[in-house]
Amino acid sequence: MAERKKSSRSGSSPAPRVVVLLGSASDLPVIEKMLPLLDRFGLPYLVEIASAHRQPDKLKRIVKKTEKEGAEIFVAVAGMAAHLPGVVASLTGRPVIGVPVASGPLAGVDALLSIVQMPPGVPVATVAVGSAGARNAACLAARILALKDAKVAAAVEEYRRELARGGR
Ligand code: C2R
Repeated sequence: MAERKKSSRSGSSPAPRVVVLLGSASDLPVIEKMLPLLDRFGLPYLVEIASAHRQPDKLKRIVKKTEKEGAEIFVAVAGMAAHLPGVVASLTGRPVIGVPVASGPLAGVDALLSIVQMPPGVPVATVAVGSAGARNAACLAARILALKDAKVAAAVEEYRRELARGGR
C-alpha cells in the first residue's frame, strides 16, 4: 500500500515532504483525519505500511529512498510494542514524530511508553494516542516546516485562526 499525494499547490506529483509509515493496515483509520490536514498545509506526503518487526528490509528501503528524494519529516504510527518510530529514528537524522495507536489489550499505553521512552540521542517527538495524536503529528510537521517555508507558515496561522473562531 502506497499513497503518494500531490501537493494541493502543484499540478505535478512532487516528492513527499512528509512520509507517514504505519506498522499495519489495521492502523489506517487512525490517520484518516491527518491526511486532509497535510493537504491543507500544502505538504505532499507518502503513506506506506512497513512494520519494523515484520518488514525490516522494506522499512529501511523506504526510509533511505524517501530521504534521498528529499523527505523532511517522518511520521511513524504504531500500536502495541511500537518500535517502528524508534527504528525509523535510527535510520534517519530527520525529525521523527511517533503516533501511538490504541490496539491490543493495553489500549495504547504500551505503544505510548514504547514510543516516548527513547534512549538519549535518538529522539522521537511523541504525540497523543490515536486520531488526536495523528492530527497533531500533521500540525507539528507543519509547524517545523513553517520555520523555513512562508506558505506553510501562512497555512498554519490560518488554521490557528480557525481554531480560535471555534473550529475543531
Ligand atoms: P496487526 O493488526 O497487523 O496484527 O498489528 C501495528 O502498528 C498494529 O497496531 C497489530 C499492531 O501491531 C503494530 N506493529 C508494530 C510494529 N509492527 C506492527 N508496533 C513495529 O514494527 O513496531
